[in-house]
Amino acid sequence: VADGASCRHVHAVGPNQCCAAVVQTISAPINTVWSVVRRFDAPQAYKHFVKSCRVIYGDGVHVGTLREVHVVSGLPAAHSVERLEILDEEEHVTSFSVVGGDHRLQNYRSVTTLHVSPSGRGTTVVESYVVNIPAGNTKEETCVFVDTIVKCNLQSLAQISERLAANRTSNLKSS
Ligand code: A8S
Repeated sequence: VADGASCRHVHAVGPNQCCAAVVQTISAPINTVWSVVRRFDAPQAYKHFVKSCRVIYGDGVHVGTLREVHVVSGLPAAHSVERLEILDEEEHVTSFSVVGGDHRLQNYRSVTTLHVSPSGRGTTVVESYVVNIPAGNTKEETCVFVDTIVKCNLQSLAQISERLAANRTSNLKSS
């Protein structure tokens, strides 16, 4: 993937941080995928670990908006406060950072970009992140933990977007 949006994945990575990226291909148009990803106020639409979310500052579309996310039980955390960093509707880029909460992912920041896939029919999603390595954990452990969450989220995003795309096509045919 080589376009303007790709540059957004360049992160400054400190000595005690780790950084990685996950790629997911989706058989749905970029606008359909974007309609799900752009909703900073509703991450629960595709993130299965999110139990509830509410905007606690801002309007959900401007940089600086804050959301409070509650996660399902069984995780080493209950909630997280997250700040909208980028919402670029033209380039299909969004980014948030974690600014509070009771979890161990200090200074987490992710950038998600959507690209029309090389075949021209689907979408390629790239999500990169940088995060502090928690005391007592290795870089590898931290990456495995975060990669697992991000992969789950992107697989779920694929399922939901593909279902939306199929419904939109059948609605067009029946009208
Ligand atoms: C995201 C990505 C991540 C979310 C992490 C990595 C988190 O919501 C979960 C467990 C934690 O321990 C940290 O895009 C935190 O949401 C599922 C609460 C931040």
